[in-house]
Amino acid sequence: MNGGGVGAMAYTKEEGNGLGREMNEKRKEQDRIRNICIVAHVDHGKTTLADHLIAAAGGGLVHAKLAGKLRYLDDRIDEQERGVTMKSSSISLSFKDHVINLIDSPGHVDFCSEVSSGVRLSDGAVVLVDACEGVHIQTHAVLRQAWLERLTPCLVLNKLDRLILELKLTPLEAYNRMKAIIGEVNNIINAFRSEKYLSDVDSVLSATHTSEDGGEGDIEPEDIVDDDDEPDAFAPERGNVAFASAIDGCAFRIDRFADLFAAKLGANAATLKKALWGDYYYNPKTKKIVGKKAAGGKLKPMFVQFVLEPLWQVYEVGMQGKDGAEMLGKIIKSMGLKISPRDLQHKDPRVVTQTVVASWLPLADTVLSMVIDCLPSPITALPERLPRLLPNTFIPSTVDEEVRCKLESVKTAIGTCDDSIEAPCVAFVSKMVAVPIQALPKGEIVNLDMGVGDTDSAQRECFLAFARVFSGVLSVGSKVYVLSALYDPLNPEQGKNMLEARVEALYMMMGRGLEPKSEVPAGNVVAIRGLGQHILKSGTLSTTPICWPFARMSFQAAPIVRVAIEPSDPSDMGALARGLRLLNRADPFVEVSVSASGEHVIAAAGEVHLERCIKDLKERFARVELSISPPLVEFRETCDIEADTADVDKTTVGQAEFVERITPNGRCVVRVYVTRLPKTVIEVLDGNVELLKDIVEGENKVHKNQGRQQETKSSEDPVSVLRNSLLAATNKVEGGSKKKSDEVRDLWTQKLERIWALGPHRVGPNILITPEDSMNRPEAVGESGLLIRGTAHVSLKLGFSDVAEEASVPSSTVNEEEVDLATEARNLESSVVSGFQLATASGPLCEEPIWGLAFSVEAFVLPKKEGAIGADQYGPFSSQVMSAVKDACRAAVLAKRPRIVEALYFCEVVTPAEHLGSVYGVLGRRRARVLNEEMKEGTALFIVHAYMPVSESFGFADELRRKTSGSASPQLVLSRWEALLEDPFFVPRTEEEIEEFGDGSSVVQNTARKLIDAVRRRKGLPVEEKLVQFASKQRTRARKV
Ligand SMILES: Nc1nc2c(ncn2[C@@H]2O[C@H](COP(=O)(O)OP(=O)(O)OP(=O)(O)O)[C@@H](O)[C@H]2O)c(=O)[nH]1
Ligand SMILES: [Mg+2]
Repeated sequence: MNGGGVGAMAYTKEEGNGLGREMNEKRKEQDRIRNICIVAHVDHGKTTLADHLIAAAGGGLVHAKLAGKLRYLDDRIDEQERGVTMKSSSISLSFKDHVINLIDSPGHVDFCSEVSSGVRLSDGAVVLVDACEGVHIQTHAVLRQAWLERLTPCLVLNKLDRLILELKLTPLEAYNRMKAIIGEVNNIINAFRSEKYLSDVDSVLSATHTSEDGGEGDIEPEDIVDDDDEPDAFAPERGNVAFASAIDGCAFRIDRFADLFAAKLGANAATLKKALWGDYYYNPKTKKIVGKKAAGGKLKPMFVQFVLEPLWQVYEVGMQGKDGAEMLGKIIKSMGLKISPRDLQHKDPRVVTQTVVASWLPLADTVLSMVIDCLPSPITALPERLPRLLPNTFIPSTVDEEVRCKLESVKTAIGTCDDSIEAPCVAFVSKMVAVPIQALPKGEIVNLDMGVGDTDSAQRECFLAFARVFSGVLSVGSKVYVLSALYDPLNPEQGKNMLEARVEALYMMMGRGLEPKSEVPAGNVVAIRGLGQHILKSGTLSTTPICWPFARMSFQAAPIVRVAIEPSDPSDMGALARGLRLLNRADPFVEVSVSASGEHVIAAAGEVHLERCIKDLKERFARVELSISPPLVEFRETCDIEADTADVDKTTVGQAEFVERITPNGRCVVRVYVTRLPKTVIEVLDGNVELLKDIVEGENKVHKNQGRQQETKSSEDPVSVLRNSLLAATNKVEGGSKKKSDEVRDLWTQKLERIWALGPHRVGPNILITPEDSMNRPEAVGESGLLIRGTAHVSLKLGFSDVAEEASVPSSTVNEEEVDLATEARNLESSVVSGFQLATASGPLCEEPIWGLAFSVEAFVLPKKEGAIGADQYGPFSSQVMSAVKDACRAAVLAKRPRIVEALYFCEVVTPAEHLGSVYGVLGRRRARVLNEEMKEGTALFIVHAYMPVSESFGFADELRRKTSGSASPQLVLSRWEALLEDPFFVPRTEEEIEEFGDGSSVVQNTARKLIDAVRRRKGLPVEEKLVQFASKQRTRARKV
């Protein structure tokens, strides 16, 4: 490393001969920057690969002999112990006159947010795939992340050594396998390109799974093929695929062999490069390269003959130890390698082989050359990435000309990566990192005077912003505006989404170390001190307030595992609260909250992530002993799940059942009908929470967006997209016969036009439908009662209905009393909605939110009785109505076969065949439902896919490791909600049931009931329990006394 990294290069500004020349020089400097991120499934070898790159280009930070063993970027103790990377870290490398800012990302799904923050700052991605294990669930996910952020990818097929030494494949078999993997990765990209992709393997699999039940169309990942002529994303002949063994420090691209054999075969290297991959064969007799037909099945593909066979030979000879020494000597000589005899005499033949292959095909050289050749510099990358980074830059024609010019110039500066000092400086912070104060450069620790928020109170940790400068030059001491994603430069008077801050220090990140810099020009990744107080997780920095904020980053999952935390010693409460604040800032993904009962709750992406958060909290941020609750798993409640099974009669006929409540003062009668929403509709509601929130809450925002959209492309209007997907969802409702399903569809389409509210919290997967005045009024109401009609607000906003159905206001001819009643009814509308919101927020089973139900609430108000004056003795009428609605809704759910709904993980386990039995054992005990099992071609490895309830998943990885001696590894991704079929209140009734389960006194509680009771106990709700469970035992004990 040349010590100065980017800084050194960016600041050797020669006195130029005129501005033009200086500009050119600067452009050239930027052309020599690459910001890249290494992404892959867990354990595919990212950090090992990075080690070699650092050893070769990191200025002596890692010794060549230790590369691959040190895992330099895994600098946390737990990362080293577990062998799992837990955060993305960056390092600046210098290679062949280029500066490469490398970010190593974690592959474990729990840390997927770190991948998001890494790819946001990069222009290119090095995608790794283990040649032995192939494409996995996280390979899909990280490719998607890179694709979403519009990164240019290149591919490294890693762990070649395993194909040779472990699987003992022949070169031809290895070639076929690698070809298949490259094909698979290309197919994934093609699927993204044609936008026909299914978001992840999970949905692909569930499609195949449901088709087993008689559905149509098995969708295999291979089926998602591109139908246009775009070339494959990855092609060895184009040089963006490298073959590597990171552990051995060797890698090559085919051009290396093309050059080697060009002279030998007397062929042109460029031609050879094209022919060294694919179905091309060399005919030694004619000395010609021929296709498959002409080869007639006798010849081997050239890649096998000229690339893999020599490599296999080196490994085979090398591993023979002493016996192969002579032959190895010959090979070394013929290849012209210089290896010291001492290295060749090492006792371990593996080490000798490593030395030979590493000096023959050095990994860093290959991979870094590939990065320089195939991945873009910031200048080339940004025009392509700009629409993703700044998606909403529409300026209405009413905007002031000056503002328009400024906004346009900032956008141009970002798009061209303008690094001139005059350009507005814009940077994006993708995460905040806490580093121990000791890690700061020595000179800075003395006299450190940091603002509040930059460190913890004891000054042990310091917060740095992990950022990239997108335009201009960021310098120490400069004032910047911190813009949140909600900031609108067209309304600058709303200063609430903007803060002012000062850049206290800038550092180049060198893995574990930090190098101070005085300024950093556009195109570079940097750590900034001074923003601790101003940025929570991410944000845009700009030297001008007239600047668009960058789009939010997209995350693959949501935090799902929650625990309650309290200090072991209650007097440490303050330290815990402070620690939690620091943790929340230091981790891009964790969610810290206080529950309704006053407990501190943290939500993490998974068990490993949770463990890391607690460790950090204990050891760094709070530094007090903590007691941690068992995981708090979320459930949902629903009812009437038979409706899912396409029993149309029940869904429609179900309408007749209702629950009635009367307010204590007797003036309002509430009737609630509840129906289960079709699965497909629930999916749409669940999948568009953010958008629905915008639509339902942000009246102005939607209108504004609509305005903007109309001026662009109306088909992209998110509201109409959502409307269409809801309509499509009702179309998919299955009924028994065609006629019936048409009926059901019409029924639901009508209901979509009458959505009054969504709940809970105004955006959930439950709907409140405006009531119809039925003929069948409650007796207590009679003719005089007035129905509270409500308005289909949500349908209106979604564009299902054009005009609000106005509650009919009695004309002036009717008497005053009726007018009063009508006004009162209208005022009570909000009480009905609130009652619905309360009921859906906590259901009747265990006060968990309700999921997937449609409520229709008929509330009739009666006129005031004569003589009743003054305040109601039962409290305000509006709250009486609210509680009556809430009670009635909950009772209606309870009356209609209530069920508990649990969250399921999609789980992938890779295991050797001999442990398959144990894997099934563990899965079975945890109520997992196995979807499929397949053998990885050519290996002894099985991949098992299953759904596993989140509540059963704790300790799963550990148990699996124990039961299979560490050879099976699981990945869990949050997938979906699903209702348990079991009736929690099951009591044997029919003769058969009584025969099977007895009279009910000794029935073991079913899973659903156990789950509900556990939640109720946790929440301090009454649980129906038998106090004396084994009376006979007590009797014997009593006798003994
Ligand atoms: N045989 C073999 N093993 C390798 C190779 N590359 C890495 N490994 C091993 O694979 C394991 C995982 O390597 P890492 O570099 O930590 O993998 P990673 O992709 O960084 O893992 P995460 O960051 O946790 O996602 C280690 O035990 C490495 O020694 C290789 O080329 N061949
Ligand atoms: Mg790693």
